Amino acid sequence: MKKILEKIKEYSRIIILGHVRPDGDCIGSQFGLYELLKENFPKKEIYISGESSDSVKFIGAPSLVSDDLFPGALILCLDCATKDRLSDQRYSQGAYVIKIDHHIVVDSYGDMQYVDEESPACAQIITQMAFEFGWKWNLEAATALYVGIYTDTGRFKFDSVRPETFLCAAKLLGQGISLQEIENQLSVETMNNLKLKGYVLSNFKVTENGFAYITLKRNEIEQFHVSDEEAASQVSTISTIEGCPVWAIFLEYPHNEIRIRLRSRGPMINKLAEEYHGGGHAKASGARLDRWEDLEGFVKKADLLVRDYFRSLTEK
Ligand SMILES: [Mn+2]
Repeated sequence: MKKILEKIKEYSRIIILGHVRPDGDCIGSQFGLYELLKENFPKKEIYISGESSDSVKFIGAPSLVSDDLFPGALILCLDCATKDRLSDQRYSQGAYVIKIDHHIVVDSYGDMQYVDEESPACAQIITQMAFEFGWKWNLEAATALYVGIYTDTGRFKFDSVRPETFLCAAKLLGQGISLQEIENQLSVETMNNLKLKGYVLSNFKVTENGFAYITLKRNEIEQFHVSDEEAASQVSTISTIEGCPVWAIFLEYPHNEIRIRLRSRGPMINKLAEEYHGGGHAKASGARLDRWEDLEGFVKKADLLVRDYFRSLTEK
């Protein structure tokens, strides 16, 4: 961590990047660090480059950073495991690149890496760093980092939460953030999204053994006037059905690309995802179908996975 601080002190221009299709942790980490750097190094030029996220747009949206700013800059890459997923491929033009992340290491890109795989959120690493360095805080930084930790832990519900997570949250609360306001911002839904949720709740299917799923074709997504991110987040709408420990959403993106978000609170599902151009965590994976005709085969395999899971439970 000390080495990161040395590099921050060394460079007069710093550009903060995240990953493509950013989530709350990515945006929260980027804006939290941005505010901290502006607060503690007021003479430096600080930029955030990358995509914005609908779900946490109240935190802020990255702006366009021009090409000439990259050469000579320190590039800080947050919450991004692999270089091909970086939100701005101009990172390679920077003078020095540091990766700060909490995902399992598959790609050690950059000139320096700080990876804590035990941390449930990149925002937790940034928070710990700021307190370790004794940095001055502002409300924007504390709010952004809290949102990062809060969203990446499923609102403190995942097993990835550590005692340090609550210590960080407590310190951020001590900076004057409003939990009520953050909750309001995160919980509010657009009318379109709510209508889509109604559609999902009325049209999901359940297989014989308990695999729940919903398909959203391109015309259906467009008919509800929601973003692809909002449509994909509907996977959580069918996450709590009794007797259905595995569930998925199948989404048709432009150019006939069919992406699957697969979730479980029982059996491991990443092996199934790997069979369909995907992978990920044991209980949360992504995959792809080549064509809608392959849906039936996937559903059958998922159904058998659930059947075998329930059988293994009764055998115990
Ligand atoms: Mn993250």
